[in-house]
Amino acid sequence: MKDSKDRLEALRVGIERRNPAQPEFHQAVREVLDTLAPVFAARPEYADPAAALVERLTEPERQIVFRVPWQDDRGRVHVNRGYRVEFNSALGPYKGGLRFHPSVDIGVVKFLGFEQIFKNALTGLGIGGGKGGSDFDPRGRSDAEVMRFCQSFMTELHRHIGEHTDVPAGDIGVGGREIGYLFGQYRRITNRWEAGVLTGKGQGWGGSAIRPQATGYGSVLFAAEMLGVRGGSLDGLTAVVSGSGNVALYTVEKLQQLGANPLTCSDSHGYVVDDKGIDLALLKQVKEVERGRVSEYAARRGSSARFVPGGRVWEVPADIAFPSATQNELDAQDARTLVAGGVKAVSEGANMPTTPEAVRILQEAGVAFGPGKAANAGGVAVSALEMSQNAGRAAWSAQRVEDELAAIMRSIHAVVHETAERYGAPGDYVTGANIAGFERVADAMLAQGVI
Ligand code: NDP
Ligand code: 2IT
Repeated sequence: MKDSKDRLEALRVGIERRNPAQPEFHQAVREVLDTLAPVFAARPEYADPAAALVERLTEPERQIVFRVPWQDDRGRVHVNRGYRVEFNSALGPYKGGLRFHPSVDIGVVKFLGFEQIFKNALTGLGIGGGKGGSDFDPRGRSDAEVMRFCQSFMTELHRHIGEHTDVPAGDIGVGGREIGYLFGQYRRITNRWEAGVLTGKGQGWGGSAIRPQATGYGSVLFAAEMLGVRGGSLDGLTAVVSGSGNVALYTVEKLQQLGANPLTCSDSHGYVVDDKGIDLALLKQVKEVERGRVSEYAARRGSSARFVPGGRVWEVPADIAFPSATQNELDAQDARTLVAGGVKAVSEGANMPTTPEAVRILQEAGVAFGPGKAANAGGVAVSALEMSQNAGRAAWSAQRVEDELAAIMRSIHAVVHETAERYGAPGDYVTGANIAGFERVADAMLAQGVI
């Protein structure tokens, strides 16, 4: 075990030196390496320096960075940067979303792509890991501006993607509207109806039922599984949810369907707490139809709701918590606040929303903690089901997709739970998810030779 720890520490130092100024990537790599010592001790072929397995796994197979020029409605030209990191294709075509947000840089895309490798492995569905995006900020832009940006972005990206190569989807700032514009441009440039090149498409033209709901629904189902192991259920519990985008909205929806009461939502300006529980129809109207702010929800909801500018939802006491906005949005102080408020479970709808210290505080307090790699895998899992439907020119019913999603989330929970136990860390879903995902990818890489 000591040898394994030394080897992992040497790997960490080497990877950080080789990838300077990428703090999110360092964080994501470190979080995985910190949990691998037991599997290195049990399976020395993973640790063998001569095979350089982890060195290969942490180096993307391909990184594409490109210029994205586009014209705004007044005729002014803007230049953004586009990215696609094709991280690992040992298990299938690169698969992962596109993020449009001003904070996007190569380190952010690499952290997301690295996480995606293990998450996708956990689904068991034959998809590799990738991620992409741009520092473009869609907020405040007209539909026409977003369309011109997407068309310019795809004019370069189309060379690199394909149903058997690399299959992007949505993430922050990329939803159904953007996927539509991207798909249209891909189709026009290539003169191919290649439905499986993107997922998250509209249901009328190759999209899967339940894909918009899948990440949020899956995160709630994962929480239900974690509570179930402890003899509990969601029924009657209060919940805090952060964010008010795709993942947050459908987390709220599934919580309500299963008898829990979500009290909050948020955006980058602050949060809303609603004593009667979130009115989902009003929130969807504000966010999905009007593309507005959560403060507008509070203004229209009446006396039960108030908007807290600049605050974080974690200060509202609740039984369960769903960080569903962005990375590092739940820090050590927030974790202490949640524990003091009696939280029982935390399920990560977002990617890496909880800082490492916060994870430790929650786990030490006995809170069931579901890491994003496992808890938010429902979105990419239904993307893989969309690829299957596209390959077979089929459109499955919403019921069928939802049943498959539920079965996949149960199976991810079971494998993560079982792996944690097998490696001497019962109840530690971080260790379970990292090792279970790692084993699948590592075995495929070893079998496929030095690639
Ligand atoms: P959306 O763009 O639909 O919503 C993002 C939400 O998070 C908004 O409420 C946004 O507020 C808030 N947010 C984004 N960046 C920040 C920031 N820097 N600080 C504070 N708030 C912020 O994205 P999604 O709901 O799709 O994604 C949310 C999270 O879930 C991300 O971590 C994503 O990687 C992850 N995820 C998404 C999946 C999917 O299928 N879409 C699948 C798995 C994980 P504002 O509008 O003010 O910026
Ligand atoms: O982080 C994620 O898993 C996603 N943004 C979804 C990726 C996908 O290909 O559906």
